[in-house]
Amino acid sequence: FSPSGFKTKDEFEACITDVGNSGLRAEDLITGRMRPACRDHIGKIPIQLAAYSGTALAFRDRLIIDWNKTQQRQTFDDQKRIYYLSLEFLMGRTLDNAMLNVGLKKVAKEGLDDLGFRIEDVINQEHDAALGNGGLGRLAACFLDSLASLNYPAWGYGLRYRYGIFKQDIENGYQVEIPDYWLDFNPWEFARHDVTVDVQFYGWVNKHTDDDGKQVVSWQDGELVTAVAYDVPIPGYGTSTVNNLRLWSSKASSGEFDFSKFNSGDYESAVADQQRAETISAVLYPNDNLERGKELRLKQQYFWCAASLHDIVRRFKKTQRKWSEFPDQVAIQLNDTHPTLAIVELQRILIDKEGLEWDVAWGIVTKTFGYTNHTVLPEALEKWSVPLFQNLLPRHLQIIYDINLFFLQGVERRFPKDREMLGRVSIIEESQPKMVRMAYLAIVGSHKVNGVAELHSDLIKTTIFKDFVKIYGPDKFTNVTNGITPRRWLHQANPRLSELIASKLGGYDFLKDLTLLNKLEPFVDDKDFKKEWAEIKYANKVRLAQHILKTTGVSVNPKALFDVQVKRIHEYKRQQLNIFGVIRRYLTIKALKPEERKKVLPRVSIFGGKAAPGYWMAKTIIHLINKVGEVVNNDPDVGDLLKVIFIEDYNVSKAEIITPASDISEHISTAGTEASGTSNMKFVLNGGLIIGTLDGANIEITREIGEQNVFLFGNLSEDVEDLRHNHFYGESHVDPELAKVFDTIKAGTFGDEGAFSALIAAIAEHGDYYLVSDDFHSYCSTQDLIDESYKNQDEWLSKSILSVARMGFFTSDRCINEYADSIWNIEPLQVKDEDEVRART
Ligand code: HBZ
Repeated sequence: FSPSGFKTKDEFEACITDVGNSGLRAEDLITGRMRPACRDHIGKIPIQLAAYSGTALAFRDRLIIDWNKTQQRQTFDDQKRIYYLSLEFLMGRTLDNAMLNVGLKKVAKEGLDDLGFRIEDVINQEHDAALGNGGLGRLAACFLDSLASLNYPAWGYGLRYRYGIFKQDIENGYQVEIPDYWLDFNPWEFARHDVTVDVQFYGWVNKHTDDDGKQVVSWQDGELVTAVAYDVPIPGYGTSTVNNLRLWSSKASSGEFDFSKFNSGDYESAVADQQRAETISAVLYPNDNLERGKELRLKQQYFWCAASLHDIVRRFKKTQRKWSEFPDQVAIQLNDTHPTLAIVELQRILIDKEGLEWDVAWGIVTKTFGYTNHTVLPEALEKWSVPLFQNLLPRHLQIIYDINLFFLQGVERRFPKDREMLGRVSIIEESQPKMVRMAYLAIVGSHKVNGVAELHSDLIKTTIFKDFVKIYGPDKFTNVTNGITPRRWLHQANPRLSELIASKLGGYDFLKDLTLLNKLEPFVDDKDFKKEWAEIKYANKVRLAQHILKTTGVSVNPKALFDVQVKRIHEYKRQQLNIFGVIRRYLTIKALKPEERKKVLPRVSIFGGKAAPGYWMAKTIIHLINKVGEVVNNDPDVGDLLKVIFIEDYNVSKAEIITPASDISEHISTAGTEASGTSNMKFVLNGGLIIGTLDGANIEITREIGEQNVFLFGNLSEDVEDLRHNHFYGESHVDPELAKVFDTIKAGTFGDEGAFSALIAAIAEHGDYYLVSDDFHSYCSTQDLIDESYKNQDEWLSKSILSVARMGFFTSDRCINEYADSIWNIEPLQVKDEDEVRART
């Protein structure tokens, strides 16, 4: 155990003691080996944070060695690499994960214990790296973990936002957004000031013919912004592989444009240029499943794509291979349409800079890219206005027009009689103004397109991308059902459960091959095992109850049924259905006589999640949940029978506390709207049961674990369209029980009823697009069934154990292997020292 700068544990201990005795400051904790900026910072921080810094630096030192080796080995081996382009990487904390992945958490715990620190306190000092909105960003983080754990030569590319997703405060029941400045002290990143790329914007396109009669195109003038690489090590579990996540930060270019301004004395505008440049990577856009078409967002996208492509091409060129070999060396996966410009950028590099013929270049491009779609919601499909494009990226717009022209010519040849098809599939939408349809561009420029769960992959083929299936045939479209990393979401978040499983399975191999969990099935009738299983769940609930008490002041009974819905707040995810159900439960309890209340199963309804700052309806839902909580939690008639909790600022590290503590979790989106969902997998893997619609991955979870172990309800996706139609043309449809809930809200029971009128009107008057009323009855009776089932704890435990035993499919390792086989055509690297590393674990 040797934190950076200390040769022996004694030396470290002596220093900590000194610091402890000298007024809880840590001036001398980290010696001169640290960068001066960090040292200055450390001098001002309290002791726990200093202990975190020391521990993080110790682990970082280890990682660096393996990281360098991995990179050297991958370069030497010169195999195909996968590059995962994602605007979001929702990593959460790193230290705990790093300790577990290198197999030295126990050692660290002992070391810290000796020094008088609790390892949990030290881990909790770390600021979450929250560079993402929700499922899409977290998926990218799980994929990085799996890629490294499986020894794939892989790089992630993203943006180094100075501000991640905002921090959420609740004030008077309303969400308030606070900036999330997370880079104060981040030991996990390495600034690579030697790795920079100048990225161009604006300007104009010069086309001329050279002396040999060849057409030459160049993009001239405009602005340059410099991308600086920041590298983050990504350790695999039980292997020495440490992959790289490269995040780009923007700064003013030191190129000719700025200098010319300085030289002419135009200082103010040179400073403005600098600020404008730094703005590009300043902040993560906080919208999930909504596109707003802001220029800065397009700038972010191009900045990151151009820098990443330049880097990838630079690396390829070092190998001195022919361009035709590019797709044998490079696979690039697009995490949604956000990086679609990478397709255009590669085509531009190949034709304008490297002088390849259009068709040859385009063949290389389409073999290189794969595109993952994460949504069918129309408001989330990216479109960019042509005038905006023309101004910001004039050469790219030309290339897009050419891609579209050749594509449409091919379509016309194949479907000469279907003139309307051309308008439908055109990459350019003929609207006012014209728009570039990014999903269509991504499809045309990729060799494979995948959805993220079976139902979703089927839906994209039959709805939004139907014409493209006709054009390309069904084989271009495939499904890769999402997965989660069991390292973070079982082993790290729920160490006691992981340990219990390991004790029965004879070790931790299941963390690398999750299908081994099925060996738990025989223990479903083992009394002692069941008892331990129940104790662990209870302990996790106690821990969550403590967190709730500390953060909200509300005391909840850990013996009650914990019912959890944590995810981004969105009408399609239907937190409103949940809270309306809670109000119905409240009314039911109130209507009971005191002796009847004794039979009611106590329940704690726990919500958490952020609303996009501009999404008024989502904010209204948060407000209602909080107002219902205020009333219910203080009603003496109710007592412990019902508590309603909104956990502020839901993020990855809170998810690690909440997930293991749930009895039932809610995955209740309108059928056909949630592409996959991944928290459903996390909850089941932690022994929680789920209530859900037949939507996204719920369907496959049900298939794997058995219908008897899931509480399903609601309408099916194939009926959604007809139901919506009926709302407008049929009779008034508000469910009578739901109408009572509305009356209660309108009576002012939860404060100013006007605050919630839009929420009610959306259902009662404006067509109930998300089918809240249609599903309400089925939802409530399923909740009643849950109460009954929970009373039989023995059966409940059996369901819980069997479900965990059958969750093997949902590891992100399986998912990554599927991508590798069917999309990337890439093999893992042989790592010889794997056994040695596993032995440490
Ligand atoms: O991606 C989510 C899906 O809603 C969820 O069903 C799926 O499990 C998950 C992983 O595949 N999508 C998102 O999280 N999407 C975004 O966060 C998003 C962010 C920015 C956008 C659009 C969508 O511009």
